[in-house]
Amino acid sequence: MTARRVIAVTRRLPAAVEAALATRFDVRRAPDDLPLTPAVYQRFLGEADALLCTVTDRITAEVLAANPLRTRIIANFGVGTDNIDLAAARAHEIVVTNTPDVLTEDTADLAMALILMTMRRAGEGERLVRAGRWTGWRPTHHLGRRVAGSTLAVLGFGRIGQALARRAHHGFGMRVLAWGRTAPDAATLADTGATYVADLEAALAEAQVVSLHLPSTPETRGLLDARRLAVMPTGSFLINTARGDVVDDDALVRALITGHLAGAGLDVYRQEPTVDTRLLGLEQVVLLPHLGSATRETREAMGFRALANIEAFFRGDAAPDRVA
Ligand code: 8YV
Repeated sequence: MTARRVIAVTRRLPAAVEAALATRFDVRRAPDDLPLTPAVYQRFLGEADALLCTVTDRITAEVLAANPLRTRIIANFGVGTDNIDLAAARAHEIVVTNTPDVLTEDTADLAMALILMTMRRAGEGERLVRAGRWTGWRPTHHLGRRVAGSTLAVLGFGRIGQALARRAHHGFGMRVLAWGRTAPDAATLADTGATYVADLEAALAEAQVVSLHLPSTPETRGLLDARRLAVMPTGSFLINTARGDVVDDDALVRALITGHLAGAGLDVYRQEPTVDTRLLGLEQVVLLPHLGSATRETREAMGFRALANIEAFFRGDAAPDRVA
């Protein structure tokens, strides 16, 4: 009998995924469910045929310079792969895969939840009740803004951006503007109820809500800077379920403090789990701990998708979700 392939898994995964991995592979795992040090990643890369990692694992060029280097495939548990230096992986002839599709609907749900929470001031309201500071109903108490009929600009019109547009337009009666590198085809626009706007500033200028659905790349980092935030109408809202570094934090905090932006709903941050302390004191900001794909169903599906990629690769087939 041939020896089983060795797979290193950096974090605890849903039980069904761990069980499936254990039947097929010799699984190596760190003792604790915590981010690891470069030295541990290098040990894994030296002893495992495959590495299954997450957004919390920084697989840098330095880490990938591990010697010995046995790993041939890195299956990222997540659709974003900005935690991995893809160019360095290519240079070492390591295949990298991600987990698209399976997290689309849940991430779009969370973006919609943040739109509703910020526009209707749900976070503030909840804190008020819990603190025992609610003095009773009155006509002018805690007024938010109407979602129906307002304009949403979706920046990045891939799978998740489109799923949000569908919800916002067909479910909540929002007018949806789509901005992205390539114009969507007519069928996609009809299905999502969106209008394509080729010019970013034009989309920002019309939006009461801007929601980010872009990967973190050299082109998108800092995209929402002071100048672009200033183009958004006074009293508008920013939602980020994509990556923290797409937004310039200093500019965002300033826009919130001056009241130029009425609120922000954030699920992702530049240096997770650190959250800019200036945001913590702002009542009009809803802060979630990177929950976009956090449902039992999706986290299991992500695990099985990563497993499917690894199995295809070792069978000698093309890994279905290869990104490098
Ligand atoms: C994951 C995400 O929770 O898929 C992504 O890109 O940001 C989240 O859905 C995270 O990446 C897990 O590694």
